[in-house]
Amino acid sequence: MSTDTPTNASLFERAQRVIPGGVNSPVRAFRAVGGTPRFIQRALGPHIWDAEGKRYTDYIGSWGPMILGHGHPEVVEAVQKAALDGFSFGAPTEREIELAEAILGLVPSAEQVRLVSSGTEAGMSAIRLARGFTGRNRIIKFEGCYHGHADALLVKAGSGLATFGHPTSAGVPAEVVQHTLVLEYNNVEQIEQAFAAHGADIACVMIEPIAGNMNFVRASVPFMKRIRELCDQHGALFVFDEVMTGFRVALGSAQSVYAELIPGFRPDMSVFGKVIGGGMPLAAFAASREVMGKLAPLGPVYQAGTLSGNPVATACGLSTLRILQRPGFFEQLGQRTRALMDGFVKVAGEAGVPLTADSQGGMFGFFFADSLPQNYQQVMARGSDTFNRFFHLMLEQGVYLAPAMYEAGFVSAAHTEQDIADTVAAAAQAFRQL
Ligand code: HOZ
Repeated sequence: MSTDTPTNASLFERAQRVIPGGVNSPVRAFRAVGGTPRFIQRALGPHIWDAEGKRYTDYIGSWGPMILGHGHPEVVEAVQKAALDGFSFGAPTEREIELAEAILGLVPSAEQVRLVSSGTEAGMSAIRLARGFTGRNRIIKFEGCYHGHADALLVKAGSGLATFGHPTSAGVPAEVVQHTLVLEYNNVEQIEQAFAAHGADIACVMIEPIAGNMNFVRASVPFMKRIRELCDQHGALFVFDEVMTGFRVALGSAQSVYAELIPGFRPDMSVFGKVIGGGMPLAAFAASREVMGKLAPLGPVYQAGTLSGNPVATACGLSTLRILQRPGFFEQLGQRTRALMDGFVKVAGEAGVPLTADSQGGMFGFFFADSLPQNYQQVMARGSDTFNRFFHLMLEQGVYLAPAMYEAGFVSAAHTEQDIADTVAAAAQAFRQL
């Protein structure tokens, strides 16, 4: 390497001079696992290359969006074509209708959708709409669920907040979160008590149906069922935050997984991001015509955005959504992801390392423990030291996992059987060295 070629370390040092912590999103700083973040230069298929030219098999996938892998030729072509037509108009386009139709075609719980630019924006807008629709103030969220960094939702959240051990952010006035009730995930008794005490004032219950911001924790069927009943009884909206799970765990998102387990099950509102943008800044929230009718310009709930429905982002998202609807797409993705997790459990067992794992579609999580956790406290009790050592042993072998044990992992359609087998072999070696 020539002396002027920047290294990850030199870039990190330079970045820290001009960007807080050297990163534009905290988890990227590797604080939880220690060491130097990799500065990514390019990516293709299931691989990314850092500033030093080292190749990694990527299981972050930009934290979820890259479900097709990087640089899928059809998506690249759609984006190039759209970019030539213009980057942003601040006016409606036909492609926004096409993307809305594509999303609604896959999500029977919703009749209308509004496009925004980030998951945070979508989650924040969904809460405002739920409050505006019901005329109520209180919202319920669950400990360890992360719904973006809007003030009202930044209480006992997972993801980066879990990573840094500050479950609630500074700078959020107590008055702003006084209407946010935070309950334990998968605790039926607590949600019953909350509705018994405040039922008439609860605008919505917001949940990550498969929580991916405290690693990977599923909401149990009895828990989901009970929330649905309580929302119906008390006139509150049940909001699914599917930023992570949307079009990632199944073609119909996590709500279709629960609809298979609970006949007739539907959320009232859904929040999407990540996959629907295919790697570009795009997110959305969707609900019935009645609920969405409260949004400006039809109704009194204001929400807007200069880059909302951006023509290049919608081209990227639309082409991604079209590809993942092809026959067999989710079967293969689910199989590969399961093979990865089954492989990890098998080789960990051979090395005498306790490990449990779970996956759904192209999303996975694993814990250095004998059983899967059911809530945030149990996730935190698992401890992160073993994960941190494992993370670095994998990184050295060219496997890029999320740099914190509180994050879910992602497999893409570009990961081949060979990629999975190679990763399992790397894990076997890592487990032996733990
Ligand atoms: N909120 C993401 C983790 N769940 C991190 C996003 C990023 O750093 O890009």
